[in-house]
Amino acid sequence: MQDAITSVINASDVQGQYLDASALNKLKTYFQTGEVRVRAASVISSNAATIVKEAVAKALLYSDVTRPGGNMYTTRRYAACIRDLDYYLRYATYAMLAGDASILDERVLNGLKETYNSLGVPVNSTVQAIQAIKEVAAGLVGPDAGKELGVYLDYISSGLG
Ligand SMILES: CCC1=C(C)/C(=C/C2=NC(=C\c3[nH]c(/C=C4\NC(=O)[C@H](C)[C@H]4CC)c(C)c3CCC(=O)O)/C(CCC(=O)O)=C2C)NC1=O
Repeated sequence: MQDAITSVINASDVQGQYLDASALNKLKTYFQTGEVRVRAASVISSNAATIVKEAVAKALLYSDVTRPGGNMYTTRRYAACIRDLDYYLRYATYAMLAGDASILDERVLNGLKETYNSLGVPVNSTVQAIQAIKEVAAGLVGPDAGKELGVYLDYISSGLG
């Protein structure tokens, strides 16, 4: 896993140089938004279950996936879906704190598409639920942090697509 600091420093180190203006600017933005990100992570961690529940109500309940024959039908599969959404929210929060998406590639997206395909988990409905998480979370943490978190939820969405 990388973060905004190590990725900027590694890039300069490869060239054997001090951080240039653009690298320093990236760090400046990262530090300036630090407090917002930490506050958002705290709000998300105390409301994670509610965020996921509301997102499911918005995007998935009473749709084909929850009816007999749907991939979320049966308690076991319903619970697996909720658990997956909780993973997405938690890992997007880590990535938001790090200011870097690499943890998502390593821990979440690696092999996920293949797993979903082999189990018949519908990617479209999953992406809709992730987008609903984005909206619900933004409503709680505010627009700035919501946008920052949204970057990583979108990253997961595109990684699935
Ligand atoms: C931390 C990284 C990580 C991820 C991301 C992860 C995902 C993941 N989701 C799975 C299953 C699943 N995922 C879903 C999800 C859904 N079905 C729907 O219709 C909805 C649209 C959607 C929820 C939004 C379901 C229902 C299953 C069980 C499918 C089955 O066993 O038939 C499985 C197969 C094994 C299992 O059932 O536990 C994995 C590995 N596991 C991990 O360790």
